[in-house]
Amino acid sequence: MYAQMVKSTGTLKTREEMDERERAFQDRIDAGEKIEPQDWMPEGYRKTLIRQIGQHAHSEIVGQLPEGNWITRAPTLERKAILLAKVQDEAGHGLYLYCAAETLGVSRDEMTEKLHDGKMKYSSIFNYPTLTWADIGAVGWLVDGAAIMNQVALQRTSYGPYSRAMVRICKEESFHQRQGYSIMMTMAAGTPEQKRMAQDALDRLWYPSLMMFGPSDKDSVHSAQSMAWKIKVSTNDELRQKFVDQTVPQAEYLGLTIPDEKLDWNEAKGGYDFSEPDWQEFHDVLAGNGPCNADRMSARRTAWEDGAWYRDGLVAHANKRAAQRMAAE
Ligand code: FAQ
Repeated sequence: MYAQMVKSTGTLKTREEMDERERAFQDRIDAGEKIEPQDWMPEGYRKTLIRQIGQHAHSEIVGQLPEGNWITRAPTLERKAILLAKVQDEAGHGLYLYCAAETLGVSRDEMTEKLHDGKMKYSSIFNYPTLTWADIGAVGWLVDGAAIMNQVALQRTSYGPYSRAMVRICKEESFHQRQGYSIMMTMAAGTPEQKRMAQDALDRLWYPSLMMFGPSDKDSVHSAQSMAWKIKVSTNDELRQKFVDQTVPQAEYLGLTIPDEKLDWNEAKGGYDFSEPDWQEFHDVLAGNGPCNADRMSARRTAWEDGAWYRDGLVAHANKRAAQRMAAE
């Protein structure tokens, strides 16, 4: 039924249904070859990549907002410098990813326009607020932890520019995850009030972090085709399970409790059983009704409008240089 649903959108074909070029393309994917921008690719492959890489790029950019909110209020100069560097890294990740998407024939301006028009998404997690300093620890620990779980796998994605962007991004994300965990260690070992704040941050951000991996495999629209094309190399549920298995011992080390009464080690599967997030809440957030959707989009639109004079200046400068070069030739 799930495969049929994908098929009905015309994207998942059997080998017999593929034409010669599509079969040759699939053979390259199956052989583990990387696809490069100049190579022939099915239109669906190109569109799926633009959707996923574009959404990923937007997430990095919008993801600066909840943390940027705390740069002026970081508790020490050292924490401020670290947070500032992290937020700048996220901007850099967005730029690598926009560049990777641009190799597929879409411009950054087009993607930005689609984001602002609500035609492209960004990660649901960034529609939740960062209410306390402990939330900044939890974002680094859980949100970057979930992001990196996905991104490590995506280093093996079939599209060369995306895969190479992931290698660089993963190096930085591991530092991000550790800075978040370092904040959590300090808070959890601090005063009872600080520990309570750390637990509260975990309570509020646990399920939204699980949602970052997307709907469960049975409800994921794109996974079957994306896995066949190795745009995704693990399913949403596989990554979510890995994330839980990695994070539970880290919470135990902190002396914090994962807010899930059903959490239980399952010897047979070699992983934890855990409760699913509230998928209705996930869909509400995707529909624009999360706690911060309106604020995030308003901040992005304002930043885009405020930067128009600068972009216009750059284009005018580039055009002038090009005209000068032509006149000199
Ligand atoms: N939020 O069929 P699937 C970061 C949408 S980076 C919003 O399973 P797919 C760094 C999905 O787009 C975080 N939308 O879709 C950082 C689709 O809708 P569409 C971002 C979601 O693509 C840290 C529909 O639901 N990482 O955080 C979400 O195969 C700290 C059906 O879902 C990436 O983007 C969601 N959580 O799998 C920055 C990684 N989940 O497009 C600052 C790359 C699903 O048809 C601070 N992306 N949807 O309208 C992926 O791996 C995939 O795109 C998934 C979704 C796994 C996100």
